[in-house]
Amino acid sequence: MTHRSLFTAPIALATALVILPAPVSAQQRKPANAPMTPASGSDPQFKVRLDFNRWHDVAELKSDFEKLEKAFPKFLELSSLGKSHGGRDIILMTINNPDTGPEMSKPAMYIEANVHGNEIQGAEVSLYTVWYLMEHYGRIDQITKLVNERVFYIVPSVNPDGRDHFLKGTGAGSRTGHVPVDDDNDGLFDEDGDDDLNGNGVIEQIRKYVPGEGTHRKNAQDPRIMEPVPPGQVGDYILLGSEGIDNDGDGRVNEDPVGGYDGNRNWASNWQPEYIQGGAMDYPFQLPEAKAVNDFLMSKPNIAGVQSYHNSGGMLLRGPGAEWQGEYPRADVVVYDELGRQGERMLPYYRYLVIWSGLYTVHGGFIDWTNDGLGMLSFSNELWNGGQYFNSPALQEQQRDPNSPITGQRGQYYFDDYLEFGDQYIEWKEFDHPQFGTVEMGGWKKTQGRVPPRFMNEELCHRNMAFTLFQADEMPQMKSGETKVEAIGGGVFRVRVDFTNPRLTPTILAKAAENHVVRPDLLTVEGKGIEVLSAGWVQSKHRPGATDLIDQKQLDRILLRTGHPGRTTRTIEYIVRGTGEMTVTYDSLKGGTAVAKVGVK
Ligand SMILES: [Ca+2]
Ligand SMILES: [Ca+2]
Ligand SMILES: [Ca+2]
Ligand SMILES: [Ca+2]
Ligand SMILES: [Zn+2]
Repeated sequence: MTHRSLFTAPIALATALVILPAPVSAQQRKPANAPMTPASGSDPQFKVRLDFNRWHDVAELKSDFEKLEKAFPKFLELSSLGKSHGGRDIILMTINNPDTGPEMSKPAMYIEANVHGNEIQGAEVSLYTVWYLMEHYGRIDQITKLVNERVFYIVPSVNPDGRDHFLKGTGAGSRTGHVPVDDDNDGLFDEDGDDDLNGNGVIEQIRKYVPGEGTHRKNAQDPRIMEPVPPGQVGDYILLGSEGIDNDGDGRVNEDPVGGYDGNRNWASNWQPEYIQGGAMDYPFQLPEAKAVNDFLMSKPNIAGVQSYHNSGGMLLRGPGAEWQGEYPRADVVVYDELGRQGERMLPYYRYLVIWSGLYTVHGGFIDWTNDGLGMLSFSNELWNGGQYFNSPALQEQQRDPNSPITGQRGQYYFDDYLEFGDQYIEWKEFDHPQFGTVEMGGWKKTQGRVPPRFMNEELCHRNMAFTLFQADEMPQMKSGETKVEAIGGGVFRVRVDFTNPRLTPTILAKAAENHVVRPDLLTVEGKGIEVLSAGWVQSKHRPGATDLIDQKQLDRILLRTGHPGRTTRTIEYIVRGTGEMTVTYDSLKGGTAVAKVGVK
């Protein structure tokens, strides 16, 4: 299936067009709703200029989102979900076109990133997404339609403390948030983290030269690489961990750094205590950031889709996080599979995988909670795959040759030497360590490995955004269709109404129906003088036959606990007494509302 619904449907609204800033002269400026091609033939200019080849700290992110809000005030609203432990705002950008209805009337896509503080580039993807949607509204029909039909909630950094620790500090130990944890059970909290001993702003690795007594040796082809010696041999080096000293004098180095837990294990589906799941904390939603996000999600039952950006590896992950949770119901797997397979084509080097079988077991993970506990179809992209350093078939072939300068680990050094001009690597240098004596320190900078090279980040932003927008477009969307009235006699009529969900995702996931976590859809009838005698689903409107009677007491307000499937039209048949205007409404929380008006006579 291609991006069907986006490609084929007409534009609902194409107003609110961007006015060009100064560089285009008044004569060149076109009316607000005309295509924006300057006479010069160059691409139209953007209203807000942002950098996507540079990493933003929390304050810069906020300031860029404020610029966007100011430039596109009709659509954007910047707010805060609450404060992190360190008192930083967890910022939220809401995108909604008020002309096409209030937020809660439209299916919403929730996009978040950076719950692991060191996994920074998801925030840039989030920023890019808001920027792209706004700058291309009114320019690209599919984008205009998407913004008109959907609501977007975008949280660029769930862990702003970790992000700033990563970007402003040395970068070490930034995965966690900053709620203090006593990692070594000595009654002191966060008392011994990494230390930048040589003051160069980088936490390096430490190695010590111990001829004939070591576990490691220098790689013969590139002495910058430390490799373990084969069994039965001895090496000349031992590795002594990351740069630091014993701050609290307990004889151990860097044993209790800031925080010390996993913000992606503090969620309520399959949550497990610390001795089963390290980093889980004491109970679900204990962390202020998890609680703030969950309070928000609980208040927005219109959210039908979730994306939580992490890094790295190049994966499109879905739940479940642990094998013992069991596979999702078949109907849900079909939907996930189609989105995932499409994603693999949109994101070269990314694979569509289930968390527990494709990555590792996660208990109490975020997207388990949003899928199982909140009924939102959820993906987590692991951004960036090292295969993208050398991405032609010829180079991949070359990498298989053990003597090639781009084979194995050597490839990273080669890439740094020739494409980043050596910027990401610190050469090994002798250092007099207060506890370890004479050692050498060196290694990669914090921005190498898990994040893309800066010059490749815009493509990462765009492709991942495109996949998430594809998911957003395939969220459910209820529409009414054909109606039919037939007099049976005696003032009784047969009324048929079609309801369609043309998108891939059902209004209620099968797992959500199983868990009773989404309010049932409601099929209601209103009309003065109309009395519903019976109601049932038509098996096939093209072939006469029995109707599946709905066995509920209140037939003018039918509860549909399993919702409406994706890419399906269903026909409801009412037998009614009386005449007049009859309004049939299909009301779903995650697929919007569809109304059909029928004149019964
Ligand atoms: Ca401690
Ligand atoms: Ca250092
Ligand atoms: Ca210590
Ligand atoms: Ca230390
Ligand atoms: Zn992560």
